[in-house]
Amino acid sequence: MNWETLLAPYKQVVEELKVKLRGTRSQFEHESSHSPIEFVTGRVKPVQSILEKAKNRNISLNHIEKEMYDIAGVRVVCQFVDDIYTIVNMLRNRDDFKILEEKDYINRKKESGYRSYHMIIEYPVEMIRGRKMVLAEIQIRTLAMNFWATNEHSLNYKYKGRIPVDVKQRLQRAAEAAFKLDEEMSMIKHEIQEAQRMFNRK
Ligand code: 0O2
Repeated sequence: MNWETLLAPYKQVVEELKVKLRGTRSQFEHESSHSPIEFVTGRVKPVQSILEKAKNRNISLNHIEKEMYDIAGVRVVCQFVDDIYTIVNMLRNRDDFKILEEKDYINRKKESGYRSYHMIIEYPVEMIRGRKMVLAEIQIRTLAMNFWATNEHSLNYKYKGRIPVDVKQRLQRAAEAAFKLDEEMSMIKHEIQEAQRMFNRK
């Protein structure tokens, strides 16, 4: 398997999506005082992770391009839960890629406690030998959800996916606390935004 050749279009997609979504953030900042996007990150899944996921999900290496949809991953992090749906609607109205699937793990959290909105897209990327359709995953989540997911991801890595029950329970409670934080902040969203407007004017 020539990984560099295989991953080249994915690298291109991640770079393009990061530029586009960061551009959206700048446009929002320019046109209104509140941007629904706090920051955007992206990565190409490391080869080791691709191999592990392929093994765990019984995906043959010949099929990874069709069956592994998060080799190219972009993450949009928002301040408030509402902002997530603003971004989702905005992405639905674009025509530079096709949305294949949407998963709302916010209204339907995962057993781990994980919350986030996932979109699987098919993105056309221009390579030197022509256009290639590439699968990518866009994750949209709040700062609080991101904090939780980052910590849980580290623990999963540490325990190789077998987090001890007591830690798991604590993580589930932490996920609820993070969601409660999002809910509480949403209740005073207008106050916060007004304060931020005043701050930006200075
Ligand atoms: P990485 O690159 O290390 O983050 P499916 O379960 O297949 O129906 P789903 O959940 O969209 O659908 O797919 P999958 O493959 O389980 O998860 C895709 C990515 O979502 C993961 O990538 C994580 O980034 C994130 N994710 C999903 N579930 C959890 C979770 O319980 N905790 C955390 N922290 N992140 C989660 P990878 O494969 O972990 O790789």
